[in-house]
Order: sequence, then structure tokens, then C-alpha cells
Amino acid sequence: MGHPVERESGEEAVSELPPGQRLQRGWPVTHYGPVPKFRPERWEFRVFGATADGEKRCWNHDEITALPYASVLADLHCVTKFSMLGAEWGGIPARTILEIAPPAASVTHVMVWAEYGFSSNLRLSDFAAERTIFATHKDGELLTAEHGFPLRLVVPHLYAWKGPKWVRGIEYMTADRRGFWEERGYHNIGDPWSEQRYSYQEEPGDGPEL
Ligand SMILES: Nc1nc2c(c(=O)[nH]1)N[C@H]1C(S)=C(S)[C@@H](COP(=O)(O)O)O[C@H]1N2
Ligand SMILES: [Mo]
Repeated sequence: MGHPVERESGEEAVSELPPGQRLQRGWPVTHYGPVPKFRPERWEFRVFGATADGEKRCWNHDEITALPYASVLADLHCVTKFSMLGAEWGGIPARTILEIAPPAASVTHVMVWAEYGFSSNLRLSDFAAERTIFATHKDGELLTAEHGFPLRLVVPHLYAWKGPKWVRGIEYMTADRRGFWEERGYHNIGDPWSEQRYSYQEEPGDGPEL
């Protein structure tokens, strides 16, 4: 087991290994498919689906990076059993996006969309969690291309596939739908503390039928 680390805020938020995980030193690169090339002139972040006012919203790279910057301490738990502990992620809290482009009252889930059609679905409550963040930085440095530059989602309390690299937008949904890995055998919710690794472990109500 890892050792809980006392943080400045006094909370023991990170740096303990969930069951079945082992500590990874360094930061490996793990993803499916190629690393996309960032083209600022074509890049935009979109919020669509069931927005409160029915309108889509769109920000270019300058506009997204001009949003208030925050940072969170969080671990990264890959479902293939390695965990990287104690990273500081900097960027735009998911709550900021919820404030500036609010969902309709009927929204229950969010699909996070990334380059090449990669996606991951989250319950609205997981997306709205205090530490969920669209990261532009890790440990004070800009993300590298292979780690998701210019924007990746970090959902500290879920397995890392729930945090797409190269994010391009979110879709507000009034019913749950499976994302890329959730359709391909991974658990619909993905809580590492209860080892929700695979879809065959799902209980009724954990996700839409496969
Ligand atoms: N777009 C995209 N994001 C992704 C993935 C992917 O395949 N595509 N893999 C996820 C998985 S399984 C993990 S463990 C983390 C790995 O992040 P890292 O390469 O920065 O360590 O990215 C997640 N985000
Ligand atoms: Mo992973």
C-alpha cells in the first residue's frame, strides 16, 4: 500500500494505491491510436447536446486557455494496473465549463469527445466533481503531445481511461451512452477503489445494456 501524504490543505486526498494497482515510477504513455498533431487554427472546444439554452458553444485555443487556471493534486490509475501518484494537474476545472455553458436540468451524463472520435462517458456527478479538470499542464509544465496537449481531462477518482487526452468537446446527455472503452469491455463507471475494471462486473444500473 502507498502512504497517505498530508497535503497543504490538510486533506489526505491522494497518494494511496487502490486495490490491485502497483506504483509506476516515471510517466508512461498509454493510449489507443496515433498522437494527433495540434493545429491551433483548426482546434476548437465544443459544448453541445442538451445545453440549458439549446445552443452549442465553441471556444478556440486562445479562449480556452484564457479561462481561469486552477490546479489539483491527483493520481493516475491505469486499468492495466499501474498508478502514477502525486501529479499536480493545472488547467480549467470541469465546473468552470458547467458554469459558462450549463447543461439542461434533464442532463444526467456527459460524453467527453477527443480527437479521432475517442470518447468516454461520465455521470454528471463525476464530471462535476471538485477535482475533475481539463488539464493543460502537469507539474507546472505544458503537457507534451503524447500526454494530451493541448487539453486532456483528468478525473482523479476514476480509472484513467475516463480522462481522454486531446479533448475537443463535451456532449450533454439526458441518458447514458457508452464511450470508446466502455463499449469494448471496460466498466461503465470505473471506480478504482472498488476495482470496477470490466463491464462483466457491472451491476444492474451501472450502465446501459451492451
Ligand atoms: N484520446 C485518448 N485518451 C486516452 C486514452 C486513449 O486511448 N485515447 N487512453 C487512456 C488511458 S487507458 C490511460 S491509462 C491514460 C494514459 O495517460 P498517459 O499516456 O498520459 O499516461 O490516458 C487515457 N486517455
Ligand atoms: Mo489505461
